[in-house]
Amino acid sequence: MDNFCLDSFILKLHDVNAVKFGEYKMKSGMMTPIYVDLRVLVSHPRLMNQVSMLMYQKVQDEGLQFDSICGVPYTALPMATIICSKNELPLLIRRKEAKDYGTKRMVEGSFKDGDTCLIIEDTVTTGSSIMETAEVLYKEGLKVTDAIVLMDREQGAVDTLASKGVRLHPIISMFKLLNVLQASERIDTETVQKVRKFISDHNTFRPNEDNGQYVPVSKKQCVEQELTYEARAKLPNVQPLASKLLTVMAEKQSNLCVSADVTSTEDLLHLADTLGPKICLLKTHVDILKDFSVAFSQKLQAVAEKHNFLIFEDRKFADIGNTVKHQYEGGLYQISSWSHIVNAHAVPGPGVVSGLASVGRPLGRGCLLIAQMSSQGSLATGEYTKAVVKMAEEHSDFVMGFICGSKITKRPEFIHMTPGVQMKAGADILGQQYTTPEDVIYNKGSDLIIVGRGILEASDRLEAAEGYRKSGWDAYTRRMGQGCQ
Ligand code: 5BU
Repeated sequence: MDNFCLDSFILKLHDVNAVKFGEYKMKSGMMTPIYVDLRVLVSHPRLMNQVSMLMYQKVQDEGLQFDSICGVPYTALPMATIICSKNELPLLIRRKEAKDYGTKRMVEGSFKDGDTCLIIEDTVTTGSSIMETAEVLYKEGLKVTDAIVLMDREQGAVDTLASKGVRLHPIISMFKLLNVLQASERIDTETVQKVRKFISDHNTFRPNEDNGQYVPVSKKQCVEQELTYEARAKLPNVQPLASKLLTVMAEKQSNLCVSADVTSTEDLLHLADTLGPKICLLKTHVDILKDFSVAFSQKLQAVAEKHNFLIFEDRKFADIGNTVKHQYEGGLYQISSWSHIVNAHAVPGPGVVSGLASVGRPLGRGCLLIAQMSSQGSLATGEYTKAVVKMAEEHSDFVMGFICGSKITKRPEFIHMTPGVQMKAGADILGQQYTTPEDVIYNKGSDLIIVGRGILEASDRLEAAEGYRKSGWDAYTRRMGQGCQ
């Protein structure tokens, strides 16, 4: 799944009233301040096609294996039909009521005992509708291991279904939806807070021991507690520079990396000195500077030391090991002599990392692998991203993390950094896609936001940097506040 841009799709959902705010009664009888009614989508063929495309992309990204697809009646039925028709996959139809004549089957279509069926659903709260459909399929001898849902209200369905052996793959989370609508000024802060409170007050459901029904539990269940930046810095297997960066982040209460995309060394040094106190990392594109010199690189290092931040040259190495080795240490820029961190594409295979490591490791440097990109249509998705994670794991003495759209590994020693961040979700005219600090850090579980024009084009860059620092840090502390209560 392209992690960066569901935003315009979410705005379209709002345009057609598929998401409404007010006081609504849910299937369970509970009142809710947000109502997601995706039934209207059937009247919007273009949106239906987009839904089917997003769902099929999820199938590919997650590498899901199955023999047929079944939509939960009724709203997800046409969704499943379109996915199957477009991708030539076998569809099964689950009946709500058994026919009282003919075969009396509850599931229509061809299948054999032991076949695996993927369930498609439009929206989930507790996961009970998915389970109802799964149980009908089980009775017919089918297996259900995975389900895809367009909209997850984040009230416990993922955990509930996991406890029943069904992995749920949501496409849009409630928090993503709220962020996008708020960033586009479709809803105000008060509405967002009201919905968030409702979701967090009702976000855990578990089956009642007596009757098997799903009921809300007042007490929050324990979710796996994440380690803080400080704790991760002290892990025995953490790459040394990753440890240093995590320590800086904790000390400065900043998960902000500024992308210093200016074209003169004077501007860059001024920017670094001004924003230094707000950032943990400064990212450069040394090849856009018109007047690079060794003296400049020395001054930049001095500013980095003064303000306690690290330097990351966004060089995106992508050649054979022997060539990148020379590109890293030699040439005009001698990157390895001044940049703490560099990044690389995994396309050439592990040789690119070995080549860079042969120069960087003795100098105590670190490398990020580009696992996903923020640009529209990026090919770095799915199996490619997984292969990048594997490559990082195999070179964890030099690779310290990833450029990615969201958390892609649970291993806490790796740092996730996300570009394409602005206060408002959107895009530029050349394919860059933006999401918000809150979305990146809180929803997507990334560690660090990379912000360029969001700060550079502000009338007061320092004030803008403080805004991003605070927003990123607040999202992190809120994420850390989850867990056992
Ligand atoms: P922006 O002005 O915030 O859009 O700048 C983003 C920076 O991050 C810019 O220097 C890009 O070259 C860099 N970047 C990115 O935007 N997306 C990516 O996937 C990678 C790097 Br990798």
